Amino acid sequence: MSDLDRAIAQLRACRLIPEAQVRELCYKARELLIEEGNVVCVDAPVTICGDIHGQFHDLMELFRVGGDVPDTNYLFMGDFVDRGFYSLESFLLLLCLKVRYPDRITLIRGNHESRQITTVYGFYDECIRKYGSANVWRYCCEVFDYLALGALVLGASSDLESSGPSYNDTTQSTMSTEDGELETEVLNSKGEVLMKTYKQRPRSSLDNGSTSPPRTQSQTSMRTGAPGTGASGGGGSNNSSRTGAVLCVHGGLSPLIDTVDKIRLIDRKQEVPHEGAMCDLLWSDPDEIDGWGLSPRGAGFLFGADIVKGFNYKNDLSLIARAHQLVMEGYKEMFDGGIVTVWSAPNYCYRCGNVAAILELGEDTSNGGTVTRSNGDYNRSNGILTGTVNKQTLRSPGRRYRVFEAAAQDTRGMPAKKPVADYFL
Ligand SMILES: [Mn+2]
Repeated sequence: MSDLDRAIAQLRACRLIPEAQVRELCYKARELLIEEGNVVCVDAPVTICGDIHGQFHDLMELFRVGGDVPDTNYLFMGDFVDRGFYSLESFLLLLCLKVRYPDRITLIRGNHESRQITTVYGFYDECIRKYGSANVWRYCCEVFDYLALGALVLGASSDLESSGPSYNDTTQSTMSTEDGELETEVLNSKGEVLMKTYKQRPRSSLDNGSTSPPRTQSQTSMRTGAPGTGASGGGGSNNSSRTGAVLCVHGGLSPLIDTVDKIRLIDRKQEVPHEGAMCDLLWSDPDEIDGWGLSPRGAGFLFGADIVKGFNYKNDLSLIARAHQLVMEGYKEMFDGGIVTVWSAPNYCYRCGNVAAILELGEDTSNGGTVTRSNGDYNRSNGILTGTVNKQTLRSPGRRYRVFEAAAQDTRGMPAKKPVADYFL
């Protein structure tokens, strides 16, 4: 057994590894992360996770529900540390897994992966308490500076295979199975189906007039250039689907960023700035407003449905997945499914009473598993004005949410001593 495997076993048991090993681990992690772009490309299938916040036992529950690394391909959208009592064990385990299985786990940066924020919200104090000095905190913060800012999931399938009958098919479903194909499915931690939604079969759309997806074969083949620069899984022939890419980011969009390529131009290897594009990606929130708004957080912006629809359209995205906001149901889709919040810390701060969720995206095998990539299509009808046509043009991925509660037999002690008024941070 290698030192790394031993460290993984030790951390899984919620026992810390020696400081010298943390230093070495952080060095190796940085060497790996420095090679990643600001926006990491990840092939489906992948399981997308939101905030963890040092809730180690719940992270173990997440792995129990979602499968272990490397069997399951994971994408964590940041906020690994602060708030919970086990930020060190949680982050160091994820980092070990990253170094051990670099292609099976992707870590992107949250607003809490920052020197300033961790000094206030618990991680710094935890490092001092558990290691007796700030050394380990410093090593971790150096890793934070190298975490990617986002990820682009490619090759996700628009089809979702049913996991079984739902308890309440007639009342919960928006339609019967006959009327459309499965679009989302919500499962509990036992794998029982709680809810399903169906999408309408593509009917004669305005720009096509047939039951096949609007994108023709010639349009599809035009899109095979520029590998790796952008978006979208490729479609096959008859009943093929073209699923747009899924952008994953901790917070949300920025008024300074109108294309995914612009995220790639940021110099990310620094402390999270107080303003600017990098700050916004980690701090912003979607909201029921028009355009952009000021954020009550004091960093980042609020952005409305028109911003999301415009950005997704321009960048060939079918979905933005983000974390950053506590949602009681574990996940929340907004703006006609254009953006979803995924929250993976159940009973947040050991007192909020929420459930957690992870989002599974399946692999599109309709084209032999081949993913065609492109970065833009300027030949489409305006998706902002004709939302339904756009939705049929670029199909959304099938989404399976697994919802779970806080780990049983919780040995985590009492809730945080100081009242946590600002959960939204
Ligand atoms: Mn956050």
